[in-house]
Amino acid sequence: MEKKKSRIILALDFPYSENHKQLLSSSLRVLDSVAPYICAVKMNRQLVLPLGLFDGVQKIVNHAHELGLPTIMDAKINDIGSTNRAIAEYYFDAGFDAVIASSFVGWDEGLQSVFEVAKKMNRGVIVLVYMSHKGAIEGYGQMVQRSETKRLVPQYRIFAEKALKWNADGAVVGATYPSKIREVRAILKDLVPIYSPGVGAQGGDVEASLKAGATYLIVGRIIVEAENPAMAAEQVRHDAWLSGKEKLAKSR
Ligand code: 3DU
Repeated sequence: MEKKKSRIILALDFPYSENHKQLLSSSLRVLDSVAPYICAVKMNRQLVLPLGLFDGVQKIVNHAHELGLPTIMDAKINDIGSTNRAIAEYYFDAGFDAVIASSFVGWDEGLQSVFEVAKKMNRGVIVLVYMSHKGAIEGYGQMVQRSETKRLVPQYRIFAEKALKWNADGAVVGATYPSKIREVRAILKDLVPIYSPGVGAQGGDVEASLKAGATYLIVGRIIVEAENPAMAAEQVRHDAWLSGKEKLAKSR
């Protein structure tokens, strides 16, 4: 972030296409053109499925690294521990620097194995705390009873506390809910960075999410699907860097 003066993580997402070759060339082309304006690249299964992990996707990961960009696999890992471990190992073997995992599976026989593998391989684990879409309220936003105090609290607050307890390398909170970013930031303090997707195409606002406490913005369609992805990335980088600076000045 400091080196690139950018808080923007590119979500390298393309709509469904039967032309897998073209998907790979478009990915590399967009990556090359926006590289000066971003600080990392995030991929998800909509790229792994058509391109293959140790084939096309690994080429993109290697190319991102050549450009000095770390890579995140948005796997939303969400299964039993033994399966999660193998999934994380494959992504790390392919070169990914971090994976995103779902907090809903919990620690024991859930995410513990992912954190273990990440530690051993010196990689990162980012956990979901509140997603950016409307339906997030049904799970992340539901009220649950704390076992110790019997008080009702929203699920995402408990997930934020777990992100701290698990020593996660990041927490995902949707840019579409700045007030929730603020609440989560108050729990995480400056100990865990907040990764915020949902700016632009999903209606989230750059300034509002950064002022609320987001550290990085994950941005996909408004860059990837723009007529000129480099110009779009430069613009959002500029806006985010200014808002981020204001945020720093105020906190001093
Ligand atoms: O809406 P965009 O096109 O800027 O893409 C957002 C990306 O972030 C996309 O890859 C999606 O899978 C991911 N994401 C969310 O949108 C919301 C989340 O809570 C977590 C990840």
